[in-house]
Amino acid sequence: MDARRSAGRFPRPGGEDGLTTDDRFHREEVQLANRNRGMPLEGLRYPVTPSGMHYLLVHFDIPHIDVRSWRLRIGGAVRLPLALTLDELKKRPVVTVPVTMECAGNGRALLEPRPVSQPWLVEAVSTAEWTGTPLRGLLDEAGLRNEAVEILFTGLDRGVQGDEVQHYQRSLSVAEARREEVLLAYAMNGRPLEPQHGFPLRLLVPGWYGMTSVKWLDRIDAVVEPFRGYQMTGTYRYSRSADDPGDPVTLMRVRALMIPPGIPDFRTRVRLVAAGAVTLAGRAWAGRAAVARVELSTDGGDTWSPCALDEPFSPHAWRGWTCEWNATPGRHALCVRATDSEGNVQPTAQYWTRQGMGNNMAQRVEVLVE
Ligand SMILES: Nc1nc2c(c(=O)[nH]1)N[C@H]1C(S)=C(S)[C@@H](COP(=O)(O)O)O[C@H]1N2
Ligand SMILES: [Mo]
Repeated sequence: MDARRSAGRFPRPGGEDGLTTDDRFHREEVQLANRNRGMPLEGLRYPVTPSGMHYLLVHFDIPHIDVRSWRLRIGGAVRLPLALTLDELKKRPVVTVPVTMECAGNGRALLEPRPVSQPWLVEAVSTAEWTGTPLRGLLDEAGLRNEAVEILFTGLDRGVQGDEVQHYQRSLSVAEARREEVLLAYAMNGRPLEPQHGFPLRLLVPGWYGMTSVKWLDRIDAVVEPFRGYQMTGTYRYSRSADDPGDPVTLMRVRALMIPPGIPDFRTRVRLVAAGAVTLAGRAWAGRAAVARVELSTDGGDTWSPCALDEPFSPHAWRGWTCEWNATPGRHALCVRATDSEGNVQPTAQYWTRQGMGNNMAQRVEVLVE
């Protein structure tokens, strides 16, 4: 397949705009869901998600990379292009930091109409302890030239999206790329990266939605024009109609999630809870802002009461919260919402965009108390 353009070769459900009002899921969505799994919500128990529970999002195929011949190439508008082995990268300064990462499409499958894509409900978030070397040090080593405006990250994975044959590529402004918390990570929870999480090396940009953290890094290039590739202009936009380019998706919007209480019904996942005192718990996060407040509603979002926040354990990770609830017999819709330090509060109505990005509407958990 050598053509860059392949219009019409891959018809998709939902037609040209890829939207459906069908409450059943299309085969294409199930196919994606089986490749890209979410974190089971009981995984919210762990401040650092066990690696095998970490959510996963892979646009194309997981590339097979022979680390003996692999090199990270740093080039473009730099004074000294570099080609580094993994061992050479490991000799650079080492940082380990817990980082919460969330997919920008989290909440997509709750939307009406629903964009046909990876059908996340709310489980596309996890926290890992990432180890690597700060990107800034390597950019300094290579020496950015003055005309560089962005840093472009190219993955080794390749596929077709939006009728365009491409490597997965995303860019960041020089200022964002030079922030001290931005890492080139080669380990996750103390182990080398698993193939699906970007082995041998991935970018890690705390605070941003996950698409920014490019896996399977091949090249890093300083570029002199803003990069206009598909993953920047064709998707990851808050666009509301076909002719609205929309703002780019950047930092994670504020969200709280609760560990579903009690025990689940196998098929519906409705929770069975014993009447009496219940301690509800979960975690909340907000991009680069702090979580200011978490609130619980036991009546489907009509009235709210405050929850207690745990101490933050990392500036780049979610924060635990707890809330006491006196469960009375009957059916209840538990909702949780967070507010960030800039006053942004999670809505109870959906936040609809045509690609289903950043829908941080409050989580709702159906509970039967006996
Ligand atoms: N090269 C490459 N990097 C990628 C992706 C990809 O498909 N290819 N997916 C991105 C998206 S959309 C997300 S949400 C995160 C998911 O990282 P994880 O699978 O390690 O949780 O990786 C990002 N980095
Ligand atoms: Mo994502």
